[in-house]
Amino acid sequence: MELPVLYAMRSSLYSAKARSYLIKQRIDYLERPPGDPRFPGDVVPAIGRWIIPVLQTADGQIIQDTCDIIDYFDATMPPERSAKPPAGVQNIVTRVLEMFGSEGLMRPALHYRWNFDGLNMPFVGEDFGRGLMLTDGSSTFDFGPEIDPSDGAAARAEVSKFAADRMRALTLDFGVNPETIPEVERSYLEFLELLSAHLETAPHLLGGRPTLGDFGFIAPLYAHLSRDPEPSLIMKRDAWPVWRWVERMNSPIADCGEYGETSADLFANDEIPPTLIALLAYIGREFAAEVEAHVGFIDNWLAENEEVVEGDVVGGRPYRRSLGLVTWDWRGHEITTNAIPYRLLHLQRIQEAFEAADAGAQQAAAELLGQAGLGGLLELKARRRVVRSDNRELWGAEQQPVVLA
Ligand SMILES: N[C@@H](CCC(=O)N[C@@H](CS)C(=O)NCC(=O)O)C(=O)O
Repeated sequence: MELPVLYAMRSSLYSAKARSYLIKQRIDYLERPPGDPRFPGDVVPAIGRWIIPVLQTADGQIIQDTCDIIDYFDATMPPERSAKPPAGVQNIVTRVLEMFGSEGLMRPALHYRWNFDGLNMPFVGEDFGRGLMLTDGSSTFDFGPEIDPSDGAAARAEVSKFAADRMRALTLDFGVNPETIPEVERSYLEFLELLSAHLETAPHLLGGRPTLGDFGFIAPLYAHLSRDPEPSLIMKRDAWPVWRWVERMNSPIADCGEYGETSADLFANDEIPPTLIALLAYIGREFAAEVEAHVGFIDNWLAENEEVVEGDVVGGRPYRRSLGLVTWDWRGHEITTNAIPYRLLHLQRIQEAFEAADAGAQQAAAELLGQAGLGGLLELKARRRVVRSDNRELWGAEQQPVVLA
């Protein structure tokens, strides 16, 4: 039988999220880098943009987007293995954690990758070079006449520079600049301390097995923050439980022997323990204002662009992810970042889980998230939904907006 194929790179943030899901769920699969000629040959034309990870299922379907890849496999998982807890508080909280992991740790991830060239670049450059150009020299892109793939390491260095220059520019787009860097570092160390404290008590965010939140967290915490040389030293030095969790998230066995006898069960009685409540409060301080500002900006953009109709591609082209720049207050600094409609999909996921919960769980979740400063995640809406179709983000139906004044 054909195996599913994951097109992914070791150095890619979102690749880690899909890969970890496949590994933890013990789904046999092949991994190919985008440097494999089948990526530009079969995959890019099918999805209309260069983006990873992409999953090609055993029957040939092509799925981009880590949420959709996880949903595809999780639909057939028995409840005791699913990454989605039963309807209730944990099912809402794990989606909040998934959103924060997938979208909220971009500043430390980008800073610790791109602002430490001396230690990082020899390694990161090889990673990029070998992911984009196979070691046999066969190349996938037209790199231009100056790069000859048969030049080996020299060609890889050139190719990686081309890709790295694009990614490096993102640091500024995500609000990392000389003024904010000290705060980016303080904030990340605070995060590591809180996550370590929680992982002292349990091998995963919600107990005995990984759920959506863990897969969201592994995105920034694998390739960038645990694997790149500079931040890997920080994690090993300051956050051993986090380092071990990263290893665990890439192991096909439970890999949690240091906790003694454990089961794969989630915390009993839909409980959220104090160490996770402390982490949620951090997420509230770190991320709530960003989400509020993004939803407000996107809603405003839709109000000003009345010609947009349901089914239009977000941003006009599948590869344009930002609608413009939005400024808000982050930990006492005014910062300006890209406004990304994709994030509305995460909000919709959280709000759908809220709607699926019974009244008691809704009240408990609203109280818990409200106290963490994250109550807005249950309500905020721009005047149109975002939907995914054919591996692109499209504007969906109109709805009553909920934005902060
Ligand atoms: N929402 C997407 C994000 C994927 C994504 O941003 N992938 C990055 C690599 S980690 C990429 O392909 N960037 C290439 C580009 O933007 O040109 C997902 O969850 O799969």
